[in-house]
Amino acid sequence: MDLLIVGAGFAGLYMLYKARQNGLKALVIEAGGGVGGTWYFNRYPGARVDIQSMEYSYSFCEELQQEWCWSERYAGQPELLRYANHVADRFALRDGIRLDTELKSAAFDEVAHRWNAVATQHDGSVQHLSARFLVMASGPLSSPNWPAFKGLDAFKGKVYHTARWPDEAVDFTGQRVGIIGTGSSAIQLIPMLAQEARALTVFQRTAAYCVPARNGPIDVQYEANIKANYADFRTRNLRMHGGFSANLPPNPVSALAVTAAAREADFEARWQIGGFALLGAYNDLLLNHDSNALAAEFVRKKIRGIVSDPVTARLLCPTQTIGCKRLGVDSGYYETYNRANVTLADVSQHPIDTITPNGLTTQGTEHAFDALVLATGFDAITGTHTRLDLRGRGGLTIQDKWSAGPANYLGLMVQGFPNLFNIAGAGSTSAFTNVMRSIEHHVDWIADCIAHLNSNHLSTIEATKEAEALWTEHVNAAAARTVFLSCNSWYLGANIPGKTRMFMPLAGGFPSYVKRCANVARDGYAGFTLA
Ligand code: NA7
Repeated sequence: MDLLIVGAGFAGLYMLYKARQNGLKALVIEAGGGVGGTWYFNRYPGARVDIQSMEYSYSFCEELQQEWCWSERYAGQPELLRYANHVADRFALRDGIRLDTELKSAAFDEVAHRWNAVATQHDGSVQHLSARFLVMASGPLSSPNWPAFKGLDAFKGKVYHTARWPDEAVDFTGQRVGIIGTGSSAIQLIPMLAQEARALTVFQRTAAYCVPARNGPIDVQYEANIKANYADFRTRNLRMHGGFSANLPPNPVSALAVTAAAREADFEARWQIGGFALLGAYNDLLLNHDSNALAAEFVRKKIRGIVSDPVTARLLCPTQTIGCKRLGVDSGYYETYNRANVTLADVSQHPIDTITPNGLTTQGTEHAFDALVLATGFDAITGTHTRLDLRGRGGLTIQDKWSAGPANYLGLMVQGFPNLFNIAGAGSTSAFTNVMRSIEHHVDWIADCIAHLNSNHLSTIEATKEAEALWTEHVNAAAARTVFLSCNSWYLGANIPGKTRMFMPLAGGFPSYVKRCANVARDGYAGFTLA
């Protein structure tokens, strides 16, 4: 086998397609019982993409993008899952995908130049697999964060995690529900839960900035205009900083360069458009703390205007820099706190440490509930690697390799781990892009790289120590120029106790990153050793 691909989400599906197009033998292994990755597992009510559907889709096949019709501006999880399944069928990919199969370990054999992997199937059987290349298409947000709350096992009710939501519908009607977390998953789920539950208590450690999605049915004319020249639409978006349009081009001036009245009007116009448009209002919102504070205060004013109870409104107003954690793109999140059955409990000063059989106690107040939802996010970006027994040259483990943070080159490869490729991982701009564009870019680069090795009768490619050190420095320096180091985000690994703090994604523009990767390939894979 040429490629062992880990994960049958959008990255794994396209990698398999591309490998086959290039005449390579490839196998995808997938821990889930179906394709779709993120959209297979994150099936909680309200789960929805935060990039517009017409952009959050594959661009590699003109027929596919013409024939598929999105029903909503921001597609919901069921529709995204249907899309993943459609792609798997349309390109006859299923016979190359082994479901219910979880990678446990992989080690590079330095003599045979192959990756030897062990995977387990859900029936307990063990599979031994061997491939020249190992492609981690396992997704940056796949390893759920299960905080170590004492007493969780003794809780009498059911416990759910947003990232491992059950397949069958869960009925909360008449129940008292507690939810821990107020990140993107929670802000989508909370309005849905509030409609069903008798009482909903939200445990908030850090208030989140949300912008309205303004979701709705796809405008037929908008869809027709894009489909009339989809390729052109894609090209224009690829030139954008994040590889997506957000419906309004970014404004190339500083927030400090305009009057207060003009600023208010700009922010308001983008608030009305919805989605990430707000962050494009000025070119320094994520670079300059003073500019950032103006956008932050604009959103806080909105929150105070929406939420009727002043104490709840104050607690919902975030104090950190805006955009430092990914913005929530919501549908009625703040409005939900005006309902009589919803209570916000602030746990910012007093961490939740114990779950009781009937609920949890914080600051001497007992909160009782029948069901508990953990919307506590992920061991992001590196979690899918570090839970594995993954060994490179000389038996080097990925845990040791990344003890000071996820060093890598171009976000694609790691020194000491030849022929191991990462898609949408640390060191790439993927976390700040429309991830579909990052996936296609990474897969294309990897496929070209393997084609180059094969046509030159080479068996391995490995990042050099020097190139990796320079790239890691570049990633750190890029983060230091932004406001991103000022809060405890998953980008920084700060949401996981004990995880090394390093700003993992590359906080740079997608177009310049793409150019950099292309130049490396053009220059004969500069910074890599080919053997
Ligand atoms: P996030 O954004 O990491 O949110 C997780 C939330 O859970 C966040 O509010 C956390 O508070 C909270 N949390 C985590 N652990 C605890 C403990 N121990 N006690 C209290 N609260 C806790 O994950 P999501 O799933 O919502 O979204 C992840 C990404 O998916 C998102 O950025 C989009 O890209 C899609 P904190 O903020 O750390 O104080």
